[in-house]
Amino acid sequence: MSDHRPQLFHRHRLNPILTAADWAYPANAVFNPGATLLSDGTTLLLCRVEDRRGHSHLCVARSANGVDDWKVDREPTMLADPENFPEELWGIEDPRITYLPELKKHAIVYTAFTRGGPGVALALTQDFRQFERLGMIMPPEDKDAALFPHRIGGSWALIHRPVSAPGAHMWLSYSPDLRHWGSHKLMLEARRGAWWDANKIGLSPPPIETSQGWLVIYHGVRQTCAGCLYRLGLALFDLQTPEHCLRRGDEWVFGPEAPYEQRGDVDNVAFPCGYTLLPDGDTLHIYYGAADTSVALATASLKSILKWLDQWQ
Ligand code: BMA
Repeated sequence: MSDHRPQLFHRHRLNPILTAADWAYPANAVFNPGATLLSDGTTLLLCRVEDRRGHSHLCVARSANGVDDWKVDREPTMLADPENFPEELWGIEDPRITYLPELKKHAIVYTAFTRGGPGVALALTQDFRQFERLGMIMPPEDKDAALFPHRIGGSWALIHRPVSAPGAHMWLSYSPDLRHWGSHKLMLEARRGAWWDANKIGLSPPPIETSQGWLVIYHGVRQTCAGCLYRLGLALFDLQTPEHCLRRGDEWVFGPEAPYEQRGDVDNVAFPCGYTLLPDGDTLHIYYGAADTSVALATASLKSILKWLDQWQ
């Protein structure tokens, strides 16, 4: 029987590439890493590490090829700081990294979790050792957020996912200074009914700038009797007005199929928070949390993704 599924994302044969066993200190799970390529070509992952209380912090892992031989920080790199930032009382989760050439700093947008629910927080760093916190930039309930790498029409832009039950859609907000946010625009709506991306969607890695538009990899959450299914879809947005969707694929392109994605602390989850674009300008490394338990890698060709999106007008 032929297989008509699009093979856009390819699981790496060494998956999962990082697990709690690679950590120098006790951890329950490592997953949902943000990613960036440093100027010397090193791949840096900022992994979410869940401790045995259930609270998360962030920890750096570095690799020359982005695949193996990871050097993991011996201690937590960025711990929650609830004394100064009460919104981090129950931990910090799911970082998305965007390098901002204008500031010569990396922006880390992450989920800060506290009694009032999960919200969106922002920190800046130059070296992934010292972090300058700007605090909570979107109040609960909001998550799945990332910055664009440069200003658009003079303003910084943020994708995020506020929850307005029963739907959870992707929104875009603008800011003159990274602290004050407004001009909110609905960017992408969860579909309804039987769709794979009905009711709840969210940004996965930060948006990817291409000549044809901003490429967005997003997750859709399908609620089933057996629990939730996290799968990935693709959409393309206008470069100058990113709230304007140019194309949206009808079908999901990646979902939990491998054993390490189907079984873990949360079954059936493939949840990327980071990508790197290799020097060939085409190969994407997509880093994802597998079943809220480990870190896995999929590769994809940007050209093939854009070609696939061409069919959805
Ligand atoms: C989402 C986020 C992710 C998590 C996923 C699956 O809502 O909280 O951190 O990986 O659920 O549990």
